Amino acid sequence: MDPAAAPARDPRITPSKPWRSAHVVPVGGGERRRPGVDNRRSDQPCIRPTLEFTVKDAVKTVEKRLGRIVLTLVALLVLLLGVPEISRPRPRTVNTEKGPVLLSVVARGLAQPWGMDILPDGAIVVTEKPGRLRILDRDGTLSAPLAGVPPVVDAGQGGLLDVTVDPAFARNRLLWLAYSEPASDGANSTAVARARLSTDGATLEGVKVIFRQLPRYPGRLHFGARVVFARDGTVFVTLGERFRDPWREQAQNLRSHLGKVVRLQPDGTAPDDNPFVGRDDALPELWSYGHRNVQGAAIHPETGKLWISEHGPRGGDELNVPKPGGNYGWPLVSHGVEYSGRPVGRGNRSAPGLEDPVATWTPAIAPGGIAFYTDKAFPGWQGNLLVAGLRARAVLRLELDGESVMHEERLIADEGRRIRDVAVGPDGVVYALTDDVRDGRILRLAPGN
Ligand SMILES: [Ca+2]
Repeated sequence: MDPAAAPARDPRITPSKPWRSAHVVPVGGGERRRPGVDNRRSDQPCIRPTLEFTVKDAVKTVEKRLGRIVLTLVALLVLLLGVPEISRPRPRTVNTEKGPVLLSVVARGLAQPWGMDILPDGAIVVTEKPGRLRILDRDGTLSAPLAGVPPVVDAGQGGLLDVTVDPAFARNRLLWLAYSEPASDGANSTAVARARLSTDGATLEGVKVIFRQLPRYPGRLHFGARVVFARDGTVFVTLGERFRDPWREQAQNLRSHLGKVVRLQPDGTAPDDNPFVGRDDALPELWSYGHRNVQGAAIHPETGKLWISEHGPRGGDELNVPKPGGNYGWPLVSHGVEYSGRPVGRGNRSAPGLEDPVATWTPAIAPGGIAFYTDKAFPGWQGNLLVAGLRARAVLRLELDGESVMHEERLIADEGRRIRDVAVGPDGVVYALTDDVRDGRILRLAPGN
């Protein structure tokens, strides 16, 4: 039990109440309070000087109580409207290049949801940045917040970020969380924990932190962080460079986790075949480096390669296919410029020894999560990459040829909502997660026929 739930009375703060003993009398006692002393608690029910006043006070009390009941009802209503709820408005048809799509809202009222993934039964597990995890079941019922979520730093871009369903969930019931973890000195960094979902689906059990980004800083920006499983059972975690100068320079430092993609065994150790294993000047868990803030990651359905989306500075958002040991250039080169308008580094977009992105976006789309589409439900989307666009306020559908983007369509842009994550459900429907602080939604895109 949480000791804070039932605190023992602290003898040092036991209040003294002189107004109860010396200066007031009980109801019906007929005495007035002594004038000039302690009128602070004149609304105390124990202060009732005469019968006349008692009747008047009784009427007032009834009025007050009625008022309180009304206030309570209003508060309950606000509470009901303010908490996440299921919304089943009629789906509307949205026209796209490949045919009509039925767009519906399957959950609303979430607090800045950040990440979602699909459980084997088709339920959606979703994070809220302030530190809550919920499950939307297939009937459309949204759960209460799950117990057992580790503490997070909910500040700026930090909080409870990604959730990933273990590939062997049907057997082990493991969920993986990426979040901003507080440290005792006021600093923080991205951590990854795994935990077992209780049989009743209400609690995370046996929470174990398997990765902590180091070094830590007291910052609020650029935590990453997505968690995806490669086909070989290893785990990729994408990490930000913490934004500030000079912290961000560590994106080029192989002894730091800032601005990196790491590849881990499920127990958190580095796989033997990671690119920097055996080098004294590098951390063995690193996969690729020179990243800025990677908030999207997915495994290509045919090649098995990791693809990532990456926030650029002003312009210069990137899509990359990180090779083992590759240097992706930040903060040396960029297709964007600094927020100040000054060039990044020497103003180059590319340089020898640095990997060029597969695609860039200027102006920025601010990419969140990404997902490949392979289902037959939308035949025209086969092999496409879907990208959540925060600034773009759309789901981007990218047609690919190998590792080149051939065409882009912006889906559901007329919703006008910042999209943080995107996922494909078991029936080939596409879910998009909106970033609203109080009314975050899960949108469902189904074939319109
Ligand atoms: Ca780059």
